[in-house]
Amino acid sequence: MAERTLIIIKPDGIQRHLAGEIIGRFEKKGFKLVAAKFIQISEDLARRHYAVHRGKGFFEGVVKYLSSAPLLVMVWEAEGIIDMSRKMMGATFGYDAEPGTIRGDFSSSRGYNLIHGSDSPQSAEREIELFFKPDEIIDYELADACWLYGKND
Ligand code: IDP
Ligand code: MG
Repeated sequence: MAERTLIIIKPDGIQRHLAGEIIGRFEKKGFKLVAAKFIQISEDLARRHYAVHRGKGFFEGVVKYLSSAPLLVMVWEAEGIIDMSRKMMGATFGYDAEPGTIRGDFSSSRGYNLIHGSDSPQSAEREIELFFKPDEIIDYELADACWLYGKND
């Protein structure tokens, strides 16, 4: 099985009608969507998701932000997807993120930066478990799989 990552289109991404734009970028890159849920999460789940940031100045703010309105949580799959999706997201603060990245193109904010993506295989495993049961993640073949990678890759 190829590498998996947890991607969240955060509440500002939904409210600003950017879900299609963001999903489109991952689809066009050739990533495979294997799970998705449109939900509003509790503060408790937001706290668990961002547990590594507990105690930091922005922790309570980011917990409120993530639980304030619906979000779209997804699992995407591809070899090397964690690094590639972090590059596609751009730097954490919208005003620092390079043009061409999701945050660089659509956010100018520190906290409201549209998207979450796991930052390591360990984080991905922990975060996917937080949001999805194993049977909610679907194993299937993309019809164009044979055109996504060359024989010599
Ligand atoms: P990341 O989303 O690029 O991995 P992290 O450092 O893991 O960035 O921070 C988690 C989230 O917390 C950020 O995406 C952002 O929404 C929020 N955040 C991080 N630092 C700040 C800050 O200094 N002020 C306000 N919000 C912040
Ligand atoms: Mg992070």
